Amino acid sequence: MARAFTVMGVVNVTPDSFSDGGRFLDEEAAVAHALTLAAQGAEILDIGGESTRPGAEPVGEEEERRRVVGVIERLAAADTGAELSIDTSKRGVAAAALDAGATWVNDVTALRSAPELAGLIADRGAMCCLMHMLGEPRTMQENPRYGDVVDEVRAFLEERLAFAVAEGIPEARVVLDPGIGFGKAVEHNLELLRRLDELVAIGRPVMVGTSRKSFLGRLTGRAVDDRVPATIASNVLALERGASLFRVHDVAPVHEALTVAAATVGP
Ligand code: HH2
Repeated sequence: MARAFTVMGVVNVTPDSFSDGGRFLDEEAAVAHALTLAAQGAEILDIGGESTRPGAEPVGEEEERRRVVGVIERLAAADTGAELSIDTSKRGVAAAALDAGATWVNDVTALRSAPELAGLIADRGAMCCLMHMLGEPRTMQENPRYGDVVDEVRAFLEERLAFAVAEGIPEARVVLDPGIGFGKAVEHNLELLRRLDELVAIGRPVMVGTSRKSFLGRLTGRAVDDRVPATIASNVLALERGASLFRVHDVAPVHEALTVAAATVGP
């Protein structure tokens, strides 16, 4: 039997995302792109209206909501079979997205930015992804430092999981993410991927988001659009080390590679 895995396709409705900013800012283009990703095997579509790239400027709540709600409504109506996830740290944006048909909240601040988001997720019975980030997007890549990066990320994720559960989110609805590239130097990202099994040992499904990220460019010398082979390598190895959710831009090639990897490693 093959190991189970889930691919989350990235739909950035932003002018400034690091790899695809501006390409899907228009509602029509975002919906068409999301439908393609679903047809390519994405079981979750992660819709975001605010870039978290290093140095990104924050977006106001109204503008962020405006970017994502129409896209989510149309995808919910399209009934692709894929679940819809809202990539936000704001309670108001998450509430509107859940009203529009989303069933996941992906919060890169792990409920620190808006702790009251936890109660909303609990009330709505939504799934949530809690991600590690050191600092905040504007400054996070300015010389990040750790003692033991894996121990620190593990302790952080355990603490945020306990917070979510204390706020009424069932543990079974939480997945955890080391936050590749969020306040991490190349070596920190590699150490996290090397020792991913230590995060899997927490006992919740682990998501990884390596897709097209700059540490892959630093290793290969490739520009952002030419990082598919590097993205595949990192996701395949993450699967082998126990990750089960993979957040990517290039769904078709990653899904194909993971299908082979999953059959090879077995259950
Ligand atoms: N990475 C990005 C955004 N959201 N969420 C999770 N759970 N894990 C990640 O690794 C992750 C994430 C950054 O990628 P992208 O959305 O393409 O870029 P931007 O933030 O510039 O829109």
